[in-house]
Amino acid sequence: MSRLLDATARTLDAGGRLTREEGVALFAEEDLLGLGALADRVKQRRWQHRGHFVLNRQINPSNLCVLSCRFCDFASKRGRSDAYEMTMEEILAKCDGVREVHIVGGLHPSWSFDYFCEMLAAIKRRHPQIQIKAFTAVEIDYFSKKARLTIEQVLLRLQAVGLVALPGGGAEVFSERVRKQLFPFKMGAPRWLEIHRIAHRLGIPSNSTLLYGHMETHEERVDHMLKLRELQDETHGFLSFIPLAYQPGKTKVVTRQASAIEDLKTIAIARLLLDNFPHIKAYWVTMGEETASVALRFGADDIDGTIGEERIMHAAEADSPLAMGRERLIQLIREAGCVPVERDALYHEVQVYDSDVEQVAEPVPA
Ligand code: V47
Repeated sequence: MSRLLDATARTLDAGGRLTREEGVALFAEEDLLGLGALADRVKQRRWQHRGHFVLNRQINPSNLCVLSCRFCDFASKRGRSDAYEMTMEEILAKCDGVREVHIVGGLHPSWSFDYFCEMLAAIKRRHPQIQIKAFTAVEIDYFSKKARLTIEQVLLRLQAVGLVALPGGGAEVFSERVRKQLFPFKMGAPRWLEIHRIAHRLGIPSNSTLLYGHMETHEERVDHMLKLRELQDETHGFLSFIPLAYQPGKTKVVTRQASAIEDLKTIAIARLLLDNFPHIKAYWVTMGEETASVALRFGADDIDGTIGEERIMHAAEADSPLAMGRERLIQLIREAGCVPVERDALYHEVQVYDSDVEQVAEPVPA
């Protein structure tokens, strides 16, 4: 084991925390397998060999967006051939047979906040059991400005019509340098963190993301994770951290996506740095299914879900499939030597597939 990995292991075994410098140094670590093994050990302390997944559907109701961020291939404008808006009936039809719906879209120029509330209410009327995880902090902020409500009022209204969690998008990377170049009109770190802080206070847990593999540095990735760790110390409201590998599409920000090695290092370092986050998600849509499977032995304990028809990363030409069957998810988790555990949107265990016999889970202490 390298001197750095040995020191990292000793710090973590003694219940200590990694510093910014140690996090940055780990990105330069040449012993990839040693790094992965250490992150796997830390993951196993909490989750043993569990690999979580969820039967979910992603719904991106419209790609119309008032912003035009340089990194984004998804957003469109009225009149363009790729612009779309789903009808309420189309949205409802996508909710059949799943446990969780995940709703994220552009900042729509004309749909009102009331319309989005009605969308959630209609989903709950048709599917009372479904759990709704919806709207990034950027969308929440936009609703509050359009409807002249406080963030708290927006979240309480959404909660009243069925929202149970916020997705982690919109964080991009908490670097002012990158923000100025790639998304100058989108909120920065302080506002994103404040909205999640308010959500947590209202009892709405959330996820968090990091968009990596464009022009950010390793230092900026680590700083991003440390800002999340700090808020988590305060609120304990984050469920998971999800590094999103940037899909370059036609944006010309970069010509190719981050390598599998960068993907695995980012997952492993997240597990080691984010000692107060229960879940680290290897998102198969951006990482690809094979790398996501390997990531389950590099510190990740979750690979998201069936998803249905993701449109944000696929607008940027992601070459992963549009949807994944439950059997395929189970296979990817088993191939990694892990035990598939179906979960709900809030990470309650629903079913453990620990052999050919399917069993209901014994709850694992968090
Ligand atoms: O904020 C946009 C990212 C995010 C690209 O909470 C891109 O479980 C890669 O919120 N390549 C929205 N990423 C997606 C989101 C999400 C996704 C998965 C799981 C969860 C969760 C939430 O998608 C945006 C942005 O960071 N994004 N374009 C792209 N070309």
